[in-house]
Formats: sequence, structure tokens, C-alpha cells
Amino acid sequence: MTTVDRPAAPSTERSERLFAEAQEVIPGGVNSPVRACRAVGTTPLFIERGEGAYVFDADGNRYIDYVLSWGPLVAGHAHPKVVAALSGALRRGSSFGAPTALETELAHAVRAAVPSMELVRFVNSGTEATMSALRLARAYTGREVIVKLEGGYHGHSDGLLAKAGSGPLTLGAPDSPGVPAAVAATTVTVPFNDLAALETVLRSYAVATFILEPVPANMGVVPPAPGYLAGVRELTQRYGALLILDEVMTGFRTAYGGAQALYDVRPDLTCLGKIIGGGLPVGAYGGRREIMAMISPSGAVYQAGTLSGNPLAMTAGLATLALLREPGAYERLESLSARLEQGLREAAQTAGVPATVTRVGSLLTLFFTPGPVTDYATARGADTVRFAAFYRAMRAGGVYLPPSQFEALFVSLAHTEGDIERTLDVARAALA
Ligand code: KE4
Repeated sequence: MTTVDRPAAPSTERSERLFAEAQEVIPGGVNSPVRACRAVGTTPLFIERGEGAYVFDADGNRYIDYVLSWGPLVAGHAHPKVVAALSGALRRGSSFGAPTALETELAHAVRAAVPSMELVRFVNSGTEATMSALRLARAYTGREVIVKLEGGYHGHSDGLLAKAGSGPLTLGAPDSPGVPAAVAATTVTVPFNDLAALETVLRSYAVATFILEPVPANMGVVPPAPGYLAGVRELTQRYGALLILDEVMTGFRTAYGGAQALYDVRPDLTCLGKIIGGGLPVGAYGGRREIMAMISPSGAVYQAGTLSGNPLAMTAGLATLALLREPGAYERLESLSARLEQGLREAAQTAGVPATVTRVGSLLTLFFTPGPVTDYATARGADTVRFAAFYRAMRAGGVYLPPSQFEALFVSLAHTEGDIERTLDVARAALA
């Protein structure tokens, strides 16, 4: 019998020790749950440094990185231009709690890319951005009910941790202990790509807003059906509900103008994060002037933050957006990502493994299901045990994937054609 000469799995001894130590003092040993790798039946690697498309773990192993800190490092880790800009900024002081011209500069850059954001407010995370946008939508409309997608993730604020009721008309129930029932009850969920369900809800409640990712990437990547987003825009307009597009993930990733540019839909409010901070803590929300003018201190809707708009995040964001404006940046992301999509699809077919690869720009997911994947229910049909085995085999082969079937792979400008081919070699072996 021929033995497949698999390379010896890299030693993870130091990572395991570091993980044991971390669990002594940090819940689950991590500062964000998905990092614990519980969904893929292993323990996390402790990363010591990143460089371009690679991360290096505590045992010195190098991995081709498709997590990129969950999206922000679209130019690759420690890009020289970002590092240079940041070290200059740091020498001038890290934070003042007072306005700086950098905030105006990044707000202009965001508005130039996303014209629907006529006014922009910076915060420190995507959670803060969506939480604040919801409060603003309720204040502007005078309504309380919000609608989100089944399987939609917008950060961990109370109102957004509500799970799908038994049907679109069932008011939400808490999706986590500690969320008051009264708060969850103001959240209704609808399936993605289902305009009829949305209209039923809009007819049945006075809805303040419908918040969704234009390309949901937190159930795995699920592209919008043709006409869906235009339908959402028309229905929300008709029933007086604001449309909030959560582009924390898709912003500046699926296109320089975000998914709203790709699909030509103009929301009332947009939430951003990740890329606009270039790897530093950031979030932003913005939209129509008459809505945003309600935000304190120009209006009565309160929202604040000690480090909001801090010079370091602004500097890293400005440097990253400049790299994305360089000619050919999105063409490169597209060609690398298209090759990865095609290669993964072929590898699964060759191995006879039922799989569906979804992709929008440099966001993609390999679902272990025959598909098609059109919403949360069909995404949940994926074989998570098989995904976990695939994740472990890829990591053993030096490829660092998001540790969950319901996340997205991210490609950066630092990835090379060689990295993609190496990834596909490892995937072919893993799928076999
Ligand atoms: P943060 O609060 O984690 O910065 O952003 C929350 C958020 C809001 N909206 C969307 C569309 C998001 O994807 C996120 C956060 N994304 C996850 C990855 N699926 C962050 C990873 C994690 O939770 O550690």
C-alpha cells in the first residue's frame, strides 16, 4: 500500500503551554470566543508575529494566513507603509481625547469612497458602530422594533444577540444569558434572500430599521440573490424603516466603495470597522446628514468613546486605504481569490467531497454541503465535523483558516500566486 508522505505536523508545544497559562487568567484562554478553536476540535495557535500573508506561531511555524485578524489586514501584516506611518504617529503621542485633523481626513476618505455616508462618526469596534446605529435609527423613526437576519451577526450588543423565533413573526428570544427578554423581544429575525418574509414583518410591526450585511459573511459567505438588495431598499423605504448596511466586514473589502457600490444600493446608514483601522481598534457609522445630525452633541442621541477617532487607528486606516487606492489593488484581490475559489471547488470535486464554494471579491467560504447555500438554514446544513477535520489538516499543512465553518476566508494584497498554489496543494491532500 502506498503511504502518502504527509509532512510531519508542526510542533505546537509552546502554543499548548501558552494556552494552558492563558486559561488560568482569561475566560477560555482567549479574548474572543471563536479564537479558542472549539468548533474545530483543537486548541489555538499562539501567534508571535505576522509578516505580509504569513503568521508565525510560538513554535516558529509559518502559516499562510486567511484570517488576517478577521479582515482588517487586507494589505497584509506589518505592511512597511503602515508601520512607518504608525511609528511616526506614535512618536507624536497616542491619544489626546481631543479632536485631531486625522479624524477629518479619514472621514473625508470614507465619504469619498462611500458617498451615502454624508456624516461619519468613529468608534472603537464594529459592535459599537452597529449598537449606535440602532439607537440612532430608533430615535430618528420613533419606532422600537428592529429586524435582523437569521444568522446575522453584528457584534455583541444586547439588541443584536437575539435568535430567530420559530417564524418570521415571532419576536426574538435572547441568544445569550444576560440579555433582558424585553430587549430581545424588540428584535425580529427574517431569513436572508426572502423578500416576502421581510414584507410580512414590515406590514406587521412599526419597524425602526432592518440591519443586515449586504453579503452575509458570518454564516459563511452567502451572496445576495439577484434583486434582493434592491427589493430590501424598496420595501424598507415603502414602510418607513431605515436600511442599515453593516459593512464592517464587506466595507473596502468587496470593493473600495463596499458592497453597496458593488450592488448599487444606497442605505440610510452604514456601519464600518476592520479595514478602516488597518488592524487597530476601530469602527464607524454614518449616513444621511439629517439622521446623523441627531447624534450628540449636534443632536440629542448620546454616544461617546474615550479612544474614538484616536490618532493611531486613524493613521493605520489612512495608510491602508491609500494602499487600496493603488492601481490594480482590487483586480489583484479578485484574481487571487478567483483562483482560490476555482482550485478549492476542483479539489473537492476530484476528492468526491460534497462541497459548495461561495465568494464575493476576496471573501470566500468552502461549505461542506452539496448546496446551494442561500441563507442561514442551508448554511447550517454543512457538515461541521468534516470542516473541522479539513481545518486541522490544512493547519498541519501550514495553512491558517478561520476556525469555523460559518466564517469567511480573507485574501490580502500580500498573498502571491505561489501562496494560492501551495494552499491548493495542501487542500487537495486534506480533501483526499
Ligand atoms: P467587532 O465588535 O468584533 O469589532 O465587530 C463586530 C462585527 C460587526 N459586524 C460584522 C459584520 C462583523 O463581522 C463583526 C465581527 N466579525 C467577527 C468575525 N466574524 C469578529 C471575530 C470575533 O468575533 O473575534
